[in-house]
Amino acid sequence: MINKENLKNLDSFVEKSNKIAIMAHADPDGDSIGSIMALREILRIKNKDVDFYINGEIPFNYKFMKDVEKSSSYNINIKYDLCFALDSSDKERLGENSQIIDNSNKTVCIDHHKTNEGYCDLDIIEPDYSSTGEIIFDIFSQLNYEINEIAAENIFIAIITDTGKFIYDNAGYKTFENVSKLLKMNINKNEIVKNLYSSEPKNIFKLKSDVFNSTEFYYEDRVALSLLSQKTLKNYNLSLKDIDGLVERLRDIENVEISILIKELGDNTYKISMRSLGNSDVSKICEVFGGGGHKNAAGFKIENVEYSDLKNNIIKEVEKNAL
Ligand SMILES: [Mn+2]
Repeated sequence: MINKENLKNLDSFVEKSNKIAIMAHADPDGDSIGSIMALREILRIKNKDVDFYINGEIPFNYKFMKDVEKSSSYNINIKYDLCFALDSSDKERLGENSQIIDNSNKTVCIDHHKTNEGYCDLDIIEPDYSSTGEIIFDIFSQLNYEINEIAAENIFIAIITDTGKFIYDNAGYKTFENVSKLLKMNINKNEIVKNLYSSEPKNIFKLKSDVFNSTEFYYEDRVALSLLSQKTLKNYNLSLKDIDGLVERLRDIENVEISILIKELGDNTYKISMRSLGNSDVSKICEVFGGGGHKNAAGFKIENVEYSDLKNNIIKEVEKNAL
């Protein structure tokens, strides 16, 4: 349950504001974009003057969302009465947009990351929710703001993507109750699902096939590891921002407990993502390399290392820390 005092304060912040900014973490995903666009619509109906900031390239399967390409570009002279920071566990993850926060009269953070310690005038942190989009739905329903079909569709997108199509642990009965309310609002579910999940360009599919084909298995198939190299990306005329979902797919292979994707950023520079099932804690492995995350999803970045050394070190640390 969201604290009543927080709801009251949020309502009074909104009532007293006209010029409002909305932003979320860098490297946008379904929850960050869905939450931004939902809140924008809810405040637009309230006749607020709303700017929104999507920080980074919008992945191809979210480009169908209404007005998503109308993201503003910030200049230091713009001052806001109120700024919302969504789905971002700390200020740094907002990237370059975080200066908007410093330049706003009042600030509100809405998030569901456990590690969020708050960085705004009002912090609504609810780790029991599936997604930031679901928190927004609950908050503004309770405050009796109008939630139209467009806002409802954006909230649905936030929830379906952050729950891995409703199968992750974070999708409990409350989430299904909220989704049921959204479906009652006549949202265009089939069209959304088709755009999100059945619109993969052929060259992305082919690149993924190559990456899957070269997957290596360790420790009796309990660990799967793949490399996404710049060379493979060039072969298909793609860049890293186009590719999503590889490491999750590797985790879904029979017997695999830990999946590892090594992405080549440049010469001897790599970004590593790990996923796990059940009790294997991949954040412990990533911490060894200066990164971090959650038990079942973590990562790190590393420079000045040869690929073969990096791979061998990771495999060793996997055994020491998580198997
Ligand atoms: Mn989220």
